[in-house]
Amino acid sequence: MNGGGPAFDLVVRNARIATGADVYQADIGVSNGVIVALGVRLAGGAREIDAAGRWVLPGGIDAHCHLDQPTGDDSVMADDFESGTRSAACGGTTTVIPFACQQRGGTLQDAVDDYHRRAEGRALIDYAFHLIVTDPTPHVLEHELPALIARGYTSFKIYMTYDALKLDDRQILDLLAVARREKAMTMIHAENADCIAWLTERMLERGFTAPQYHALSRLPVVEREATHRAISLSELLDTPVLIVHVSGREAIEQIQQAQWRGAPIYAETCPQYLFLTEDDLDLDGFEGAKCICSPPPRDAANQDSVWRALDHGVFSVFSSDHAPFRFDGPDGKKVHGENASFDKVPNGIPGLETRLALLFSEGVLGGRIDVNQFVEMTSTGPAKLYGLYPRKGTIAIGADADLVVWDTFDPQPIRNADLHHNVDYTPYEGRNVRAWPGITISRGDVVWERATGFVANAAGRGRFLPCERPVALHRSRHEQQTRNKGFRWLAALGL
Ligand code: DUC
Ligand code: ZN
Ligand code: ZN
Repeated sequence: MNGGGPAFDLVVRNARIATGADVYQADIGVSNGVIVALGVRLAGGAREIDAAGRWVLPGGIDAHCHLDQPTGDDSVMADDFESGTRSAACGGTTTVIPFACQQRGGTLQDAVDDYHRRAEGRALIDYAFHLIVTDPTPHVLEHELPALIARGYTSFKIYMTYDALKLDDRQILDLLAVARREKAMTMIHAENADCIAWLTERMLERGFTAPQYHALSRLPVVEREATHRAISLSELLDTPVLIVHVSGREAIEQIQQAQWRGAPIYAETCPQYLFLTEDDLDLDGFEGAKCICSPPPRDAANQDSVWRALDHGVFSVFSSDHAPFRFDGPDGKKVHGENASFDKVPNGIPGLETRLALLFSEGVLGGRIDVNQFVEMTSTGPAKLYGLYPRKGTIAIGADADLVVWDTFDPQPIRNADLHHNVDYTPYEGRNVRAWPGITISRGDVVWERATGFVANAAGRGRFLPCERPVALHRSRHEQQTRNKGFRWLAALGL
């Protein structure tokens, strides 16, 4: 007791706790936003929450979402740090990692400064930044990127497609060499730009412009080839890469084979590859544009492959890839008009708030994955890969008290009207879920309560998180393998 006062700021009692590894029953004592005690019959808290045997899991980490990111055309992302982090919290996410995107001709530092200004005073929950490198000049490679990695921006994304973003293989190798030396994580958007351009040109010539043709312009082989190439470049320099938003069997096979031969290849998938199919692009009129994202959703067999790969440990990260464009209005999906051809529609769908409930309902309650796998892919894995563990991503003494008390119930449909983002639709409208975060706690503060609809009115309480080097990637086992595999020649080249 503190002079007769409560022992803790908050106690969550009777919690059925799951981490990435364990399941146990305990009370959780929180002081100053940090978990300070786990035990039975803990002393009192200034605030008490009775979980009554419900699941209490680490808060979600959404390690791939786009908030208030400049798009380069007249489209505008509908969610900024305020609406995006509010929506995230109401869906059980307590940390987001969006992207500070370098403009071609601009510096990385400018992108980071601009992104901090966009986030400042607006976030409800904690956030870190990935970088996006679009212009790897000698200055970027030799000075800016190493300096930013040292200051807590330890992961960067690169694109193999999109004219305004894409890098060629030589540029990718330049960046992988920096990542290798500085021990940073490289995330790769793997689709073959020339195949997409070639196919798109031919489809448009024949008048195939509707949203459904988006999927045909980005067939699985287009993703497979780029995934294979990204893996090969990673192996050439023996440095880890993480293939983002993997959509189906062909890319999975590339990743799985690489993992089996011991290559340091990590992968992410997203709800759209489990819960949407290409048929969702083929709706009346322009409705299919709501589900245009890249890579596109595939077919039911590919969904099955993604589920199996989730269960078999192929994926370390399950993210939303929230890319929020409104359907109605001039700056979202219709930025180039009501019936623009598929290649003119902004890519991306909303999903920050629905990510965890969908996976918990179908995955855990549906018996496809266990609760530890759920925690691993939605929280612990991203925390480890992006240098936030063990402060984030687990329930342990000394970790931030980022917790979710889960409600389970009879099936209820998702309704966009109930969500908190600033997008005017959800691709999951009407889909049933059987669970939803009942209470979201961020550093000991309740930020969301489902029973009452309470959302903390506390924009700006979220803190920026500088990331450590993702040590999990560079453990001695990996370095040992490197030596054994005869990569000594890399050292001879000063790499
Ligand atoms: N890639 C992303 O990572 N997000 C949205 C669209 C895209 O192509
Ligand atoms: Zn991408
Ligand atoms: Zn994305």
